[in-house]
Amino acid sequence: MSYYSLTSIPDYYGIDALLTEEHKLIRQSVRDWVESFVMPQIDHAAQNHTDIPNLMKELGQIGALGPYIPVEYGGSGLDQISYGLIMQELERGDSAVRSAASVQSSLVMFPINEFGSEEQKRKYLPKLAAGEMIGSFGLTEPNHGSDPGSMETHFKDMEDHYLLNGAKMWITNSPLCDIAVVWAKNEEGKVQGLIVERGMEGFTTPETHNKWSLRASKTGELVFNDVKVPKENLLPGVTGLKGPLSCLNSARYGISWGVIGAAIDCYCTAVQYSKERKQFGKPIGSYQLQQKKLAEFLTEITKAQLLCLQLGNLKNDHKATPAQISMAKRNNVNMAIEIARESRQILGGMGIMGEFPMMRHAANLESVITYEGTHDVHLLITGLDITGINAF
Ligand code: TGC
Ligand code: FAD
Repeated sequence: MSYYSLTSIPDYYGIDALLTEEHKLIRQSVRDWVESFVMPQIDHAAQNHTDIPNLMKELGQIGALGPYIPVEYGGSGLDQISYGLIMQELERGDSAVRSAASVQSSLVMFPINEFGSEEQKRKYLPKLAAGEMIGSFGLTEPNHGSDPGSMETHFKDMEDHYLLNGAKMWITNSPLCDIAVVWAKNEEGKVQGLIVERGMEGFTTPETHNKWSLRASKTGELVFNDVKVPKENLLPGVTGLKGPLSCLNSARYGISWGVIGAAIDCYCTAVQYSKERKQFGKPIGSYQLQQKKLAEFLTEITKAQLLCLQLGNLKNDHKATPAQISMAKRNNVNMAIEIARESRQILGGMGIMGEFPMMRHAANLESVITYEGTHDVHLLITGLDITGINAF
């Protein structure tokens, strides 16, 4: 259970008035689930570097996997603001929980729904939505992170199948996945997506150990050594880097909302603690230096909420540009990591303890500020949008 009352979760600018009843119901049900399922076990999972048992099936049951995927394929057919609110609530619990849901939704279900054949949609989407099947997304390689266009993973047309070779690194849920959506170059050097299934000969998923961040999430590699991929596993609907990058638009959008949840968890904890903890005979919240921190946290959270809400409106109207999404991802992750770090200080020594969430969120956000495009890459995307000059 959270250390603070859930009624203290901030809505300083009355943004709830801009949400529908359905939005608020969805948010409440995910919030309740996070309180009862995630909060009691997240510190243990993070401290012990283990994943949360049954997480994907639980996420499936609450409708957090592919919320905007059409109902006929097992999704919930919800709008983009609902998706954002779900991500926010999940990340109030932990970035690992939001990561699990956003990879499955935006990086696995989205490309299958958007670029897959009818057979692929029917075969994979309902099981992914239910959490009965776990997906991963392979874009990053050992030698190519920010620059995925230089990827080396490639496949050859062998008439009756494709032969896939290469390796992907830093892949969320790779050790657990049943399928991986893998981006690789064809013989013309063009990027295409393939669905690789666990059990295909030559496909392995070694785990990456010793992370200090996202410790409740499994990360690993995807290694392809002469993997024979059936021809029907090629995603037919897209060729080129815009395929994986359009999945990233969806995931980055979800992260922009998600990290508000992490910031809220830190902010609410700090407010509560500052009222309870006394030093020099008075609550520490009575001192101007602590109030400055709290006031700035609330200001930044409120700005981030407004940014996301309008981005969600644009996304619902199919008008959100990749550069607008980059701005929100960059701003909001930075906002959240600053709040996690500063709010830890408000708790003094207690701030380093597992009973409070700040160290865990701060450590998680070190990954979030790097994955889905680094803080610097998103700045360069904004710079390019402003000037028209590519500074990569
Ligand atoms: P560039 O020449 O600019 O573009 C190539 C083609 O792609 C199109 N495009 C996009 N399309 C859709 N959405 C976007 N955001 C797009 N950005 C570019 C572009 O129009 C072009 O299309 P066409 O038809 O002309 O070919 O590409 P570039 O090679 O110069 O690279 C651009 C750059 C650096 C912005 C991009 O590659 C980038 O974003 N790099 C960062 C890599 C990244 O974000 N990797 C994420 C890996 S997945 C992950 O981290 C999951 S973590 C999950 C979790 O646990 O939550
Ligand atoms: P690099 O690209 O080597 O960057 C190193 C530094 O150089 C960064 O600070 C960067 O901003 C800077 N830099 C790079 N290019 C430029 C430039 N042109 N100008 C100025 N500075 C530059 N990937 C997937 O495909 N699927 C996943 O599921 C996935 N999950 C992840 C989970 C975790 C926990 C982590 C940590 C990463 C995950 N990633 C995943 C990979 C992630 O997307 C990459 O780590 C990220 O894109 C950065 O790539 P890199 O680590 O190779 O860093």
